[in-house]
Amino acid sequence: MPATAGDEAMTTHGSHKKPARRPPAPRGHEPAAPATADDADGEDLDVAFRVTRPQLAAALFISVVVLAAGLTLSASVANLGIGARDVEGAVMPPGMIMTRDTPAQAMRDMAAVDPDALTYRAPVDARGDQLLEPTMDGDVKVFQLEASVIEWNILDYERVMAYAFNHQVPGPRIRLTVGDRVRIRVTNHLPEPTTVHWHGLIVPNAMDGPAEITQDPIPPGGWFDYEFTANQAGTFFYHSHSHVDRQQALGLYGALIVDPHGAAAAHPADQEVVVQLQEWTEREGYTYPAMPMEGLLPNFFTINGKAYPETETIHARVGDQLLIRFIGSSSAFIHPMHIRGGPFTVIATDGVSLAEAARYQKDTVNVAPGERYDVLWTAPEPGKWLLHCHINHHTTNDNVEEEGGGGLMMIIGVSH
Ligand SMILES: [Cu+2]
Repeated sequence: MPATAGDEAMTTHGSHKKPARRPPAPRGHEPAAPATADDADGEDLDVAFRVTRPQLAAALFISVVVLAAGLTLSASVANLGIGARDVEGAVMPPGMIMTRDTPAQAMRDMAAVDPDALTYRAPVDARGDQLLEPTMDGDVKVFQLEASVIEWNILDYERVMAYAFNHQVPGPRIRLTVGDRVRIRVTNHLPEPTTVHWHGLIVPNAMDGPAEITQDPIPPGGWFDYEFTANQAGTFFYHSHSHVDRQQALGLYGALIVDPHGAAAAHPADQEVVVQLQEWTEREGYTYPAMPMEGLLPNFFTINGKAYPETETIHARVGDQLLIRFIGSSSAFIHPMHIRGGPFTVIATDGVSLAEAARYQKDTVNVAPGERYDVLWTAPEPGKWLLHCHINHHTTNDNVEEEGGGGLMMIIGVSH
């Protein structure tokens, strides 16, 4: 066998020079015979590595079993029928349980907001629930609502990607008077179809909003005119009604308040406070629609689009009467809303005024999705009185309490 000088030091061929130093053989063992073709007796030692048929069959069998097991395991936990195109770019929440029967539609519904769909970045201190001014078309009040994907600060340091009406969360406040004829043009700049429902208002059926039930969904880039006359006074709200568990949970809702007409319009309070509730699921820079499901449980909570300590502080004087309108704009969670400093009087529920004898006192009301409570609260002695949810986790920000709380908490500052 040819060998160069350089090879010699490394080789262990028996018929050539031994290496300069050879490690001692382990005690009790003969040094292993080098297995080379040119061994002294000339026998072909490769026979030691020849594969017998039973060995080949065994290896083949094991490989097939392992491959089949891998395929079966994948098929038993994931839906292999979903093509990449069906869920293109979808980012799923960590912890979400996806099984063999999870369809692509469910994944798209629960996926993170696509950062590529962002069209607007709201200023850090922007506030939602801004009064929407109509234009007049004859005697019809015309409002414009535009849905799009925005970046929105729920805290100074915490930005979410939201679905929003008119670049704010909640959407702008629509204020009507009983008897108003309105036309509300909803324009869709979302990457998916949408519609709007006027919760609690009795409107013509074709104007009620549920997608694919009373109307075709408004496609991306399209619009729809909702026309009706407001005939009920009270606290209402509007929200998306297409893939509502995704779209409303991401911020597509807003207050709709109808004042009584004429003499009945006399305000029962010194000040009015609208409280709209929402949850957020924000993880690793992605925003998911909060749902009571694995991976989608919320970690932030907002009143009117802000978490405490960024929630608005209400200022009142001792003896002031506050009309607080609680709106269950949450898509999926119930919030027992509590006010300190004395009970309040429930004067209306779900947009229906309670007769004097039917009014009642509470200090906590369970505000479920869709519910509204109008309550009157009188400012007691001076101080900082809390209005907050009594599910304690809902008064934290990502499980952390800061400046004494978080999430669904606001301060009513009362002075002399
Ligand atoms: Cu709560």
